[in-house]
Amino acid sequence: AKMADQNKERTFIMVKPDGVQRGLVGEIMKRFENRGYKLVACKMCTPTKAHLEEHYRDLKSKGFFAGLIEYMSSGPVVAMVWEGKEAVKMGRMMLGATNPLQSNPGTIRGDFCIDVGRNICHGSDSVESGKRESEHWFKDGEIQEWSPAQSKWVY
Ligand code: 3AN
Repeated sequence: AKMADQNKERTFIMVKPDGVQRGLVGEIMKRFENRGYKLVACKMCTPTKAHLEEHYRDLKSKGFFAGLIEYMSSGPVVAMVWEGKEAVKMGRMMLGATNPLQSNPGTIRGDFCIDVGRNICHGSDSVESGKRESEHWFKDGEIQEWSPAQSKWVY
């Protein structure tokens, strides 16, 4: 049972407005699919400031908070939930470090951005925030339970 739970770990991943504007949505989704993660929720929306202030509530005291909210509400984002073994830690590894100067080539940030304030994607930093963020961005019923094993047309 423990193994099955671990394989169902979920992380909230978001392509930020700069990632959408630069046409990196497909690239980012492809990396998660290729790695073997399962997409269980996905939508495009332009988040309100209030919604983002709650999402980033732990950063309220930071000097860059207002600028972050401004930038994040400036256009559409793509919000997603990905499921699979160690999804949170692996998601963070695939995204790369927050500061692009520290994000290794091969990671999403390490391959596609140079500015900490415009780092194209977000990923949950713990299983608990993964749950909190997924529930903040998606309503009941917007996150899908599905398994490729249920399919009758993929052999
Ligand atoms: P991460 O997104 O890697 O979890 P956090 O949670 O520390 O990093 O920061 C959230 C977001 O705030 C970052 N993705 C980035 O857009 C922005 N941010 C973090 N640090 C800075 C900074 N020093 N200057 C400007 N923006 C920052």
